[in-house]
Amino acid sequence: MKIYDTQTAPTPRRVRMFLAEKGIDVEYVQIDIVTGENLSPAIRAKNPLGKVPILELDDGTTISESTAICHYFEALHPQPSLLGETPLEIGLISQWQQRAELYLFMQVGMCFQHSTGYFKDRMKPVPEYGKEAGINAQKFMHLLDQHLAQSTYLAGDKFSIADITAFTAVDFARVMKIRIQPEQEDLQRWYDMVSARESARA
Ligand SMILES: N[C@@H](CCC(=O)N[C@@H](CS)C(=O)NCC(=O)O)C(=O)O
Repeated sequence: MKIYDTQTAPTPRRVRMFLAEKGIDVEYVQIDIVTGENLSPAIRAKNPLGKVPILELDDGTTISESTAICHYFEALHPQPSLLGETPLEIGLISQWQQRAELYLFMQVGMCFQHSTGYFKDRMKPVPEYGKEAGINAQKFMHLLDQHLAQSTYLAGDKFSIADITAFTAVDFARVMKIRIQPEQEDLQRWYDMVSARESARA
């Protein structure tokens, strides 16, 4: 089993962090997304979208989409659970995972792609859209700060996949100079707590 990974990219980091939390060792194969190695026929044969991460099983089956890869490993190694065990936990974690994905991670990604022109060889950057996406990300960080005043982690008392998604997004947002504001003390408390986990270095 191996994972096609890019060490510097935020999405594959989510899977590395998830696996580190579970103590699962996998072979990582580095793909250079700057030169477009991910768009080669060999990688597109594994994921037609040409995006990383991609999990490749020993029989050649491939699974892409970071959350899908996480679901696979949660089913294979249920403990420690990062997707929830009771119906209530599963529902709340899924709710915060989707919020973190759509209103933060995606916005940070769009801000990066459209304001830096990093992938201008393969897409048309729209700077105004990038700016708006950055504003959306900041709005969600404000909402998270308020939520974390009453909740240890995004979905309650337990660390989950939702924290991984939000944490990797907040970390990557630094590239666009989007930072936790001094008055966002609860968001900062949560960020420091997640940063201190061993998996944050994966
Ligand atoms: N929804 C996908 C997103 C994957 C994705 O966008 N990966 C980025 C790296 S963070 C990538 O491969 N970019 C290269 C490109 O767009 O050419 C997932 O969750 O796995």
